[in-house]
Amino acid sequence: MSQIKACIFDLDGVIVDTAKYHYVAWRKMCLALGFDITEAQNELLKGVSRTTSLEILLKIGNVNLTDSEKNEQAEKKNNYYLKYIEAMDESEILPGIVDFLKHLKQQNVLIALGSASKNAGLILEKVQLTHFFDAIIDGNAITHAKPNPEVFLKAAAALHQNPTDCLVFEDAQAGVEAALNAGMKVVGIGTPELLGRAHLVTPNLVGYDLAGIEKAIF
Ligand code: B16
Ligand code: MG
Repeated sequence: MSQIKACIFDLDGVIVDTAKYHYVAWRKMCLALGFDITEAQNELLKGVSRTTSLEILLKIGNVNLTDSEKNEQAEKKNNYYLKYIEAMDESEILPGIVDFLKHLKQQNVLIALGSASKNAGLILEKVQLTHFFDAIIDGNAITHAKPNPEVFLKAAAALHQNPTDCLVFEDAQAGVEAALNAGMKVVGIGTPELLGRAHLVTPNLVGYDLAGIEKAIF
């Protein structure tokens, strides 16, 4: 019997690599506003909500907009982004994820999504993973962005689990902090340079099972 009763997955950067689509869509919007952004600047947007991402970019480009112009730009960016999402399929699921989700089901461990994205439900459908999830908490269900723990606490509540019995998988610094703020264990998907505060850091979940992770984090 595992100590961990529920696993909560971030979406972008953990289950699929949609950061590349966010980047091209934001870049298209920025270029139309008269400035460019680098991939390094795109890192600042990972795990961050759409509205906060826009604020960060407008600051980079030194562009001032009214609230209604901001809404217009955010909508434009999302429409560019949705064109890429429309074309997604199972081939875009990151390495190790499907086997790990199957393993959790066999172990009777509950599974939730905890994502800042308002498009999370659509993306899970596109890559045909929805059926694995016992609860989906996405950008439509939360008012406070990561590193606020709201998204993960809501996921634990939806699964009727104590936060201390939950394990989060995150690729963003803000997400790792959100999990820690929720009192949960967290596996960082990426590099220790960025995610060093996670209990365990790995580039992906290939070859991992829950027992192996628990051995490393408890
Ligand atoms: P949307 P996650 C986050 O998803 C992304 O990492 C972040 O780059 C994006 O701005 C945010 O979702 C909002 O996405 O515009 O689709 O609502 O990593 O929390 O799954
Ligand atoms: Mg992410």
